[in-house]
Amino acid sequence: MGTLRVILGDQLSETVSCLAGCDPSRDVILMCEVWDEATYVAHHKKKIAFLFSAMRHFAADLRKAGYRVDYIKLDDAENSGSFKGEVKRAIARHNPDHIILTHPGEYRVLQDVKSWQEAFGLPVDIREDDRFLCSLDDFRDWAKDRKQLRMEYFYREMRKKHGILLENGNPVGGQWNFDAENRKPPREGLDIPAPHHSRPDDITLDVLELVEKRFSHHFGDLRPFHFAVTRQQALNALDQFITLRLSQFGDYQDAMIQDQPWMFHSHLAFYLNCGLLGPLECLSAAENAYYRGDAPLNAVEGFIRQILGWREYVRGVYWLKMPGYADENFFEATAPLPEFYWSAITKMNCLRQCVLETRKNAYAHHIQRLMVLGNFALLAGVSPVEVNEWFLIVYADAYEWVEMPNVSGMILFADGGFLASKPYAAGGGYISKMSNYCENCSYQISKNNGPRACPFNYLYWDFLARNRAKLADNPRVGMMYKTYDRMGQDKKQAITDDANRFIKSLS
Ligand code: FAD
Ligand code: DLZ
Ligand code: SF4
Repeated sequence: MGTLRVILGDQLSETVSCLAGCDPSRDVILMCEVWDEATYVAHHKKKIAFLFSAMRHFAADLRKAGYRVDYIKLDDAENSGSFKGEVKRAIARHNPDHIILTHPGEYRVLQDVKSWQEAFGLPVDIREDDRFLCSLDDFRDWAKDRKQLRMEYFYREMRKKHGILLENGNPVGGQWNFDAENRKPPREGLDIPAPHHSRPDDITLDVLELVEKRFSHHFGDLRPFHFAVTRQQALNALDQFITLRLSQFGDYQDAMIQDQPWMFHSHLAFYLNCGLLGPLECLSAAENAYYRGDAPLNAVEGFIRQILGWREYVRGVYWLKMPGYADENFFEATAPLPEFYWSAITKMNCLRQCVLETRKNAYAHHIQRLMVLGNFALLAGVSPVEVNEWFLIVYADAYEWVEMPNVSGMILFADGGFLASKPYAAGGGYISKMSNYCENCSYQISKNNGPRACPFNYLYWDFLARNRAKLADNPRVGMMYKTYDRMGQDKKQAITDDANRFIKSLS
């Protein structure tokens, strides 16, 4: 009798805490592809293929390292379709005296795991997920007694705690944050390197066939498929980012260019979130590039802030606020998600491009998610539940712990300002400044009202007007009401009429 060690699909790290102390002569590792996980939302085809292939490769690597792995494939005849069902069957096969797993990434799964001990009459040890750089207890302590949480202060503490980009206890370069330098609009002739490509091997080809057969009705293009699916390939992707893109990451972090889905971003969230890469190795690689003189400080600090700051911060907020976070709806938004989030059929070119790229790549970079797809959902008053489901489905890096705070907290302000100090609402001017989408749009960015006007322009003011009671006291938004109040009655009426007409046209 040994221990059953359960590894979930986003725990593909040899250093994962549930493997500590594993005795390969007695213990068995269980990994399973289950229908429930693949369908609790109808994930993008590429996301399922990515995870199944990465899981199969990881199991093979564990076996090579000497572990005993019991791997259940989706199409195995007796597959029960759920984690609980597979653990039950594994107990019957291996007769363990104990179950160990690492804290799941999602609340829903944690609730399930908490029922196992009673259901199976075996001790279940849920170990901390120490692949994150801030434990849930440390985050709780940091958040305790603060009325408002702000990422920037959390990030500074994390820099100090982990000694990253520090010189005698002070931030390298004399300031903590170089974001002001990271807002360059795109320019003609930018030389953007091709993204990292891995060639699908036989394991991946099998998985692609499986996904084609079983999930053909899910959103998204399955092929071409070039994600890294092994630890080594993910390390290559990291290396390629540091060598080819990091130096420009900062300057063009907020820029969007039509037909350039990858820009100078790292495309590492896929690998970080399933465990093929660890956050510290990504941070060290970027920091070393700075000290070698291969990348400027604004780029390196910006990249480090995303991983050491935002990534850890949103996870802390998720676990602090769940389960209630899923139901938050500060603006009482109830509109359905417009069909074009799936079909890409819209005359708004920015949205069309972002949805098309999402469908093709299971990826969109941050500013597309935030200022185009997210901003529109906020302004159009789409229900947070529907927006959350869409973002969880469509991106190959999406797990609820990271997706939900970004959606409910950052883009929709559904938590009333717990995560962010103001809604990221903006008119079309921002998209026009930071992209070239408007050049190919049926609408005119320069027009504020009327059938040819950019819908973002009037939706923005209509959003502010509709939510005045909730936003007027916000010091970062309140001043916009002064501008609104200076508008004539005709102008205000035109805004309301255009917004109503446009929103109606969506259904
Ligand atoms: P880069 O731009 O290269 O950034 C480097 C890394 O920093 C990322 O890989 C990621 O690990 C981390 N990071 C950057 N921004 C954030 C952030 N806001 N929150 C957490 N980590 C961050 N990220 C996810 O990993 N999964 C999601 O499901 C997800 N959903 C999002 C939904 C919305 C509405 C928004 C606005 C953002 C979302 N993000 C999500 C954050 C961010 O957009 C992605 O992490 C990023 O686009 C992934 O691409 P990249 O790896 O090229 O990131
Ligand atoms: C996302 C996902 C999918 C599609 N399929 C599986 C699966 O079959 N088996 C598995 O262990 N994990 C899968 N996952 C990832 C899980 O949903 C993830 O581990 C939980 O969301 C906990 O974070
Ligand atoms: Fe988007 Fe408006 Fe520009 Fe069209 S004009 S691309 S809708 S911002």
